[in-house]
Amino acid sequence: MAFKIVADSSSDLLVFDGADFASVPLSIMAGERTFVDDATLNPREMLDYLATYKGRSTTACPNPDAWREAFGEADEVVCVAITSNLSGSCNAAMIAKEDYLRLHPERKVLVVDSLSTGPEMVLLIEKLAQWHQEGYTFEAIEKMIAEYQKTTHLTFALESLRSLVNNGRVSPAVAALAGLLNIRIVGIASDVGTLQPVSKCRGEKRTQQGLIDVMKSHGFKGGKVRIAHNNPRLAEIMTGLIREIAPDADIQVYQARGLVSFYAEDGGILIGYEG
Ligand code: X90
Repeated sequence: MAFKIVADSSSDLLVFDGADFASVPLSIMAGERTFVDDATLNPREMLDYLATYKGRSTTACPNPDAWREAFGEADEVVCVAITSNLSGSCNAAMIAKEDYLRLHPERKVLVVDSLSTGPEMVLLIEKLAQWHQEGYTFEAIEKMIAEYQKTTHLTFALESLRSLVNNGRVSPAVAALAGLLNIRIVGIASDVGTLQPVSKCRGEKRTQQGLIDVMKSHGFKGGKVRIAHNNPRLAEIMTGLIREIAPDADIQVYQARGLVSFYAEDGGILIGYEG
């Protein structure tokens, strides 16, 4: 029985050690250039280009064929997709699932709508791999991941909501109402997988405290923390602050890749954690 985990590239994972794994890229389009969010992309170079590019830029989710190809010939496939509330990626995975099962009715495909992105997807992927290694059945894993999702969270700090608003991922009314367009905010992925602003933060200290407050409000006391960022300094500071609450926390820090970098912009940080 070949088991495979397939995630879209908003997970920021290109490779994953614990299981047979594939990443399906989203794309970022800015004028003449298309950045495919795969191993060939240099996120830093993309951000530098975007900083000088004044025209419209946008993103696109993978199509069903791209998901379908990534399944390979696995008997059991679990897809982990960015929140269906902000992207068509999850829907494309559902269509790929239908196509795959029509051809191979004996195989199994589960599509997990992460209701989140980035490092919270990483937590889900790590659990899926762990349970498979431990010998749980596909059906058991399906039930367990739905429960686990209720215990994981995503908080983030962004320098602005510009990319999100320009691409219709946050309503301009919400952004304008809160005066959030050009100010650093702390937010969370809501229970239904939308971006929920929590506070506006003028200073760096306030931003750091805002992130910690959100984590505490979700009952964070330790466990796994995954941090994707375009801000090495803030990531290091947050690691220190998290260690003050939970010295034994399992923390991993990494540079965000293409899709997350585009929306989180330079300076952004995303923290996925167990509550
Ligand atoms: O289909 C597409 O073109 C992709 C659209 C993705 C839009 C949202 C990306 C968010 C990336 C920014 C902060 C986290 C917000 C999480 C809300 C659930 C990261």
